Amino acid sequence: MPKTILIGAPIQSGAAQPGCLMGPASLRTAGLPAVLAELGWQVEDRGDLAIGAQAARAHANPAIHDLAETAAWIGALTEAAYAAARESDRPVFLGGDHALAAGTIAGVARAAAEAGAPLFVLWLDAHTDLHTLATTESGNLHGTPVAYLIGEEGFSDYPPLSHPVAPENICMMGIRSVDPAERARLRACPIEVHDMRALDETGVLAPLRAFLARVRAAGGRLHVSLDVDFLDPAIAPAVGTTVPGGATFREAHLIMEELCDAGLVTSLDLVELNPFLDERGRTAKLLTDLTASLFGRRVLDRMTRSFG
Ligand code: 6HN
Ligand code: MN
Ligand code: MN
Ligand code: MN
Repeated sequence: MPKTILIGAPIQSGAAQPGCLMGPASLRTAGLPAVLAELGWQVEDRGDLAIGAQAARAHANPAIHDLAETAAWIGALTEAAYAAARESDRPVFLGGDHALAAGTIAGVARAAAEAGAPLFVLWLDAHTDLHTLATTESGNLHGTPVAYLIGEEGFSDYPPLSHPVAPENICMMGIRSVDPAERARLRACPIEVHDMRALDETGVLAPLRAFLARVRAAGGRLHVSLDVDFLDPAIAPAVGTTVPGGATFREAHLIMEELCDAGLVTSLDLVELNPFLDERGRTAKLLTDLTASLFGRRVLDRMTRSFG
């Protein structure tokens, strides 16, 4: 029986609006652990991580807030994710704001490197989260994890990164809000980016299949980082950073179904869920259903689906 480990990461110091600390509880309330168990997975819920009190730390960029707390979360999550990747087939990290990915991906990258496999990342988000501490204008550190993970300069306040992710191993989908400094960084960096305009033109399946073929050919592991704002706010309102024009219900499920069939996903982040902004739990339920699609829920057996 395949095994998953659930780790709650109630971090909200990386976001402007409070509320993400309730994300793990909301996902559990929506039934995520039971749903995965029903799909034939052994589920070990390790509960929520915590960090101790942190002395405030200033930065040359005065916009930055909660730096010490966010850095402590990243360090704790790196260790927890490293252990969970070694001890299960597919850990799931329940956020918490997207700064947590700086830790989860650092941890699973270390585990992958020790297993001799390159790590690939599918980044599903309205945003590229490619700021450094020097370029963030909002000072909200959930806008920084990708720049940290690819080894950009200027992250001496975050934990040292033992295994950077190769930028060409990152595929972004759903992008529709990019700040000028992020746009400039992307020009010089081989991250594969499919903005919403590109997905309008190609659909989600063709670029996803091409990326999965690259992962398979390299013998890689695949981490999926799902930001709620990847989804259209009309179907997923529980997020502080809504951007119109996001992925539809079926586009998102099709991605998860295709990822399930490919069998390459080795870890997952569910991030930016802010239950304070939700409507009767619908966003938590949608994230639970999308995770179910990734973990094997399907309407029909594929064999019975087509007509002779
Ligand atoms: N997220 N680029 C904006 C900023 O404030 O730096 C938005 C960041 C959003 C963060 O998607 O997790
Ligand atoms: Mn601020
Ligand atoms: Mn994000
Ligand atoms: Mn986002």
